[in-house]
Amino acid sequence: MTEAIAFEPTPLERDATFYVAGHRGLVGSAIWRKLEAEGFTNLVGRSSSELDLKDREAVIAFFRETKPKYVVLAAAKVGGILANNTYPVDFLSDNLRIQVNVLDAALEAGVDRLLFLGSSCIYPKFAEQPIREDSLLTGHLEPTNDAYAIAKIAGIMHIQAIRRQYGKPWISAMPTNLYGPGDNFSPTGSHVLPALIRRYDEAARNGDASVVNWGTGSPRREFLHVDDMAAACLHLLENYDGPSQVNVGTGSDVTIKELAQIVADAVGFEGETEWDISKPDGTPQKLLDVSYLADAGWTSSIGLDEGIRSTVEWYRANALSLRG
Ligand code: GFB
Repeated sequence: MTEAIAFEPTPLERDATFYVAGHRGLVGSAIWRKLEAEGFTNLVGRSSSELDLKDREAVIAFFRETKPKYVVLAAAKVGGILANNTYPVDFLSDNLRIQVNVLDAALEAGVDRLLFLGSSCIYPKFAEQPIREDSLLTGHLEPTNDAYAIAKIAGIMHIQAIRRQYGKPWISAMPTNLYGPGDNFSPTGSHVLPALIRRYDEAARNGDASVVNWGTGSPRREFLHVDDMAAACLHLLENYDGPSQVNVGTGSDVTIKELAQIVADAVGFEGETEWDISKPDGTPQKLLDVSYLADAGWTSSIGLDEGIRSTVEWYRANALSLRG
């Protein structure tokens, strides 16, 4: 185990100013909904056009003015395997700048509790499965997303450094592959699950005989519904205070082929599935060991079939505004 569990309930004040950085994104919007449902009355969010988190002066001015007591840093440049592989500079530079600006400004403004969000791609490509928190920095990264991973590892170190130098109870959580309402369904930039939902839904509507997915279909991935992620974030903020990043996942995974079949069934597609092996597979398996989180008192509750069915419903209800 990484370290002794730093576990002590510390409820957050419901009327304190709470800034959700990235509140329009997949994770940030789910956290916002969760906080509202839990009775937080002073939530603050800024769209990227209102506040560019890459603009250091603007971020510092925003924190000086707003003085949030709590912060979740869910703002990041994110994308699927192809976007990560094609635009590594953007994934490295944008994320480093967002993190450094927000963490510096939050420190100066005296933020009490802060949660930094990363990703399971921080772990070595061939890490022992399921992946424990202490496998961080024990091997080489998956090359398709190494730039993004390095930015997120820098964020974890930044949190640990702030804890060490300033004694702040700030923490980090590393979610597995997330999905749910508000996801990016762009065919080229998205992660696999929204890509499959859109592709199979369109094929079912058009009566197509086949669809083509990326890679071999053999990689294994773990998928967590973003509403579960939001619940885990609040749980950690109120119950966890330790230097190690905490894995957040379901503890089980599927092959991409199995995932494709679940999506095909959910949208009613009955044709064939082909695989384009010119597209990258990425890391062979990325299953998180979630026992540390379980020890801290939280486990996921939304099953994959159920989560995919509700996300398909959300996609169909919102599809027209998303098509780009
Ligand atoms: O979700 P995904 O893009 O990201 O791809 P990673 C997962 C797997 O699904 C890969 C396959 O093996 C893809 O080849 N796949 C099949 C597809 N069809 C498709 C498709 O149409 N679109 C996409 N996107 N994939 C990402 C990292 O890795 O995971 C990020 O690049 C981040 O940095 C994220 O960490 C959580 O799981 O491979």
